[in-house]
Amino acid sequence: MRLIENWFSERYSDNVQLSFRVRDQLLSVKTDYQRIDLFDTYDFGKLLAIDGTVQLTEYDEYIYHEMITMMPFFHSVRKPETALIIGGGDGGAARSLLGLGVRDIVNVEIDSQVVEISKKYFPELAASFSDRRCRLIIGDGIDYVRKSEQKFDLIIIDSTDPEGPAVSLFSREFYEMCAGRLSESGIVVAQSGSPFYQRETFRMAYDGMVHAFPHVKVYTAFIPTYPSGFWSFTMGSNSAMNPVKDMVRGKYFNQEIAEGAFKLPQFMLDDVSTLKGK
Ligand code: AG3
Repeated sequence: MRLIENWFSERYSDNVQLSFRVRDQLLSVKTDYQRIDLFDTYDFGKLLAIDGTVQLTEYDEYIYHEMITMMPFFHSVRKPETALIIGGGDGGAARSLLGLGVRDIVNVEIDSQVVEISKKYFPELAASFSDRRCRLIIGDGIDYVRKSEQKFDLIIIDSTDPEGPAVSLFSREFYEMCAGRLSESGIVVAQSGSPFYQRETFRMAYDGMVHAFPHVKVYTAFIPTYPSGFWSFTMGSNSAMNPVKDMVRGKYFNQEIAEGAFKLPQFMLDDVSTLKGK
């Protein structure tokens, strides 16, 4: 008989949190950059948390990873062949891009521990790093973008929330640097937080993108394990982004989502129009 119940909770505000009942805590390490915890949860399988915030769970990671890769992939006039991933040390974004046929991926992750943990606990995701089409660099994404001379068809900013090491990934300056590293019809996409609980995060990302790019699009997805379950992504490009005709279906992503995900609630549209006009 189990008398004790163990729970992992992510705090959304002083008064709201989401809790996952866990069988076990598999790991807790403090790295040079952040704290990483891993839990075996009852309903979502393994759950990886960084500084107390859910990064991915075994059972719903596909939603985030499909949405951050397939949406820009299918909005590019030319079929993307090269991609840069900033963050993404679990390998999930890379895996999805490999599945779409991207032939040259550079993945720059700052914390080698994220990669090591993923190799051990999420081997299906981390397998991307043993694919010869994917080059993993442990280092600072901003430095890489600043120094790189390569151009990419896609830049995927798969970062943590803008606290700690990820803050500058949400800045105008960084998006401007990314703009300079895109090929002609290239697209950059960033996870831009929960429009409900992290309104400032969304505003920061959107503000930065409209300053750096003539074309910006915001879309949302239902991600049950992230704050409020309602998540935003922001894409920017130097050229117009339009959906292509033939899209591959994922487990979440499909043609309907590729249209409907751009329909935004009024409170987001209000932010968008205020920031656009600035
Ligand atoms: N990175 C974005 C996670 C942001 C979640 N925020 C939160 N739970 N407060 C996901 C990494 C997956 N490759």
